[in-house]
Amino acid sequence: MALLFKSDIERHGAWERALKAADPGLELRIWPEVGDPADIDYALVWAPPHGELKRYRNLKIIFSIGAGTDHLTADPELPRGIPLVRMVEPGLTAGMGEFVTMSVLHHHRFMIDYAIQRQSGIWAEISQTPTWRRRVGIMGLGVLGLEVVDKLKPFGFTLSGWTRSPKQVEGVTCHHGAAGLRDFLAACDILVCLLPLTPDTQGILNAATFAAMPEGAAVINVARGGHLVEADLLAALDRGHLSGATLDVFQEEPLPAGHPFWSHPRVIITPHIASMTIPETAARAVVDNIRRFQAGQPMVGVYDWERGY
Ligand code: NDP
Ligand code: OXD
Repeated sequence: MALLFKSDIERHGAWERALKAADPGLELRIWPEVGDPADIDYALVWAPPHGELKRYRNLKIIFSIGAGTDHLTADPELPRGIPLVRMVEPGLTAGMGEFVTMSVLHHHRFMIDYAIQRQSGIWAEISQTPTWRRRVGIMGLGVLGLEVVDKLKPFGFTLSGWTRSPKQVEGVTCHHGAAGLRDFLAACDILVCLLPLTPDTQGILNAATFAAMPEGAAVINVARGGHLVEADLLAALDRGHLSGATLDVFQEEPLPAGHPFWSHPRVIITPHIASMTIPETAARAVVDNIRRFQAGQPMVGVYDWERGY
């Protein structure tokens, strides 16, 4: 069985070692050195050129290197008759828990205001808010949203979540669907977006969303740039309704030179690094899924074309 590997990230060595360690019997082809395309059974890819994957006529599974699949489903020629599997692996999950916890604490403890004060040589304290009075709302309580819940709980924040279908999560006030959105937003001092990008969630972080949030709220977008209407965020920040934003993902990546986010004092940006797939743990997850597939068992993280995530 052969597995085609293509990443846009230059970590081929680490991936090769990890995949071989997870299954020494795996024959690995590193794109573009694929040999006969008919040999390829499985593809492990981030964002191959559109049309590329349809060349492999014996392909059995497409594995996304990322938790998201929008970069793959954007290919109009992506083979649809075989499973598309998103990345669910402990390294990626833990990384997101860390990043969001750091960002929530950053906003909670007014670090943006202190950075602005520093620029003007201002030494002034801002009253501390206890965590139980700080309401953190998480859009998306999937694999990553639930990890964030687990990481934030010990701090004592007041937690809520918003999902597509009804949910019950201990210690979290759960809302769902369009009908639940307003109540959810009204109780979000810090909003974390961990939704998949679908036609329903595209542009969900917009002027109406921000207006429904309390004065002084902050936004953390670690999902996809397509969730955010960037001009609406800038307007909400500039009129003082929102106090800050942490953005890891953007409409256009890399963020273009001269974009207002580069210099906005109330915006923290990072280059789509909130969480990264870790080759060692991810290779084990991929090999485990291949074994499940071969044994006729359900795989973990199969994309549902109907739901769009
Ligand atoms: P999951 O599929 O496990 O969870 C998705 C969650 O979103 C579910 O709770 C789902 O609701 C909810 N959801 C989906 N559609 C809607 C909707 N229309 N309205 C309300 N809720 C909705 O995804 P993950 O947690 O694994 O990943 C989330 C996203 O994070 C990925 O798609 C990816 O884009 C992004 N990501 C970003 C990274 C970064 O470095 N910046 C790294 C990794 C991922 P329900 O529970 O009802 O199904
Ligand atoms: C992912 C990502 O989807 O890195 O995993 O954004």
